[in-house]
Amino acid sequence: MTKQSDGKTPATVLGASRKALLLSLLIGLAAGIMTAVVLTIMPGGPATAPVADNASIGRAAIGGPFSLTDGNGKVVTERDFAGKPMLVFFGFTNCPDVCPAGLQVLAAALDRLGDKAQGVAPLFITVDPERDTPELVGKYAKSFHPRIIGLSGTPEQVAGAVKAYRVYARKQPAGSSAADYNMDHSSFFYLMDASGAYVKHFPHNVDAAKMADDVAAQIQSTAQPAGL
Ligand SMILES: [Cu+2]
Repeated sequence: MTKQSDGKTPATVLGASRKALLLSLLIGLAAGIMTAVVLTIMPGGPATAPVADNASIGRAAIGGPFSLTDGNGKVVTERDFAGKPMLVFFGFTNCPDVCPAGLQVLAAALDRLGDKAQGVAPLFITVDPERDTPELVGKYAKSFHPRIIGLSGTPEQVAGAVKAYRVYARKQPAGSSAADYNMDHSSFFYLMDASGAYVKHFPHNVDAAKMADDVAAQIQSTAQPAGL
């Protein structure tokens, strides 16, 4: 093997340059991650509106197939609403505040939409299938608005829907008995388009007029698809 003037063999020279290449790749990767973190922390920058739209949740990641049961015992899947936007909210009937508040907003938005509300499927899916039977959730949802469809299912079916929508839901003990618990859960409304794809989300305390406007726009774009 030919020795180079600095005493290193070609193999060690190659080793050194590969280390340098690896180091620069790592630095580049770290810079990329930092940029991604900064962009995630500051969705839309300082001009962001108070309402969380689609800035911080991955568009492709939310939604998907589900199979659940409605208050009449009918099996309901996402295919039942194909061709219609969906407004999907997760919660549980024993929820002390967030779910009732959210469902009141949803009911007010549906009232504002009037006849147009027929163009959207408002779903309330329980995260507590142990206590929330389909019948119970169905009645609970309708107590807020007759158009809201309450859905439950087996723990596996509910877990599937929860996972598809990237919902956080976790039992929280609330007393000495195992039956005493609350459900910690994320509380966004997910607006899905007529093909079931994620459009945007709203917090549970969004202004009902804003929700109604955005849903109306989605219904409108469904009736008149872009490019037609
Ligand atoms: Cu709740």
